[in-house]
Amino acid sequence: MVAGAVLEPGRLLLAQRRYPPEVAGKWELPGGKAEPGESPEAALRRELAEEIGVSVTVGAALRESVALRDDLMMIALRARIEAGVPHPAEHEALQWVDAAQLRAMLDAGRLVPADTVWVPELLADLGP
Ligand code: 523
Repeated sequence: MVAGAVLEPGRLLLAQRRYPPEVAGKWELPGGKAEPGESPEAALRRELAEEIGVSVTVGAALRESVALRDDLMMIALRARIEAGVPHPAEHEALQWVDAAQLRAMLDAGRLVPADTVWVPELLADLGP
C-alpha cells in the first residue's frame, strides 16, 4: 500500500474517505495498493492520476511505515503536482491544509488513524 504526501510550499493535500464505515469522513493521504510487479512510485503515480486527476513527480519516502494488517504494510512517498488540478474522483472531498490546520485535525481525531504516524514528519516539512 502506498500513500502520497502531496506537498506544495506550506501546504499538504488531504482526501476525505467515503468507506469503510470505521473511517468514512476521515481524512487521509490519498493512495492505494500496488499491482503485482508495480513499484511503489509507479503505483502512487497511477493512484493519484485515477483518484485525484493529477500527474506527480514522486520524491523521498516518509520515514515511518504502518502495518495496516499482518500482511499489509503502507508507506508514504512525497509527491509534487506536475500537471492537473486536484479533483475528488473517488473521495468525498479534498482540501489543502497548512501546519496549523493539520495539527488541529490530528487533535480533533479527524485523520484516518493509520496516517497519524506521519504527522510529525509532515509538520516538519510544512514549517511553522
Ligand atoms: N488506508 C489508510 N490510509 C491511507 C490509505 C490510502 C488507505 O489507512 N492513507 C487504508 C484504508 C483501507 C485500506 O487502506 O482500509 C485500503 O485503502 P484504499 O481503499 O484506499 O485502497 P484500494 O482502493 O487500493 O484498496 P481496496 O479498496 O481494498 O481494493
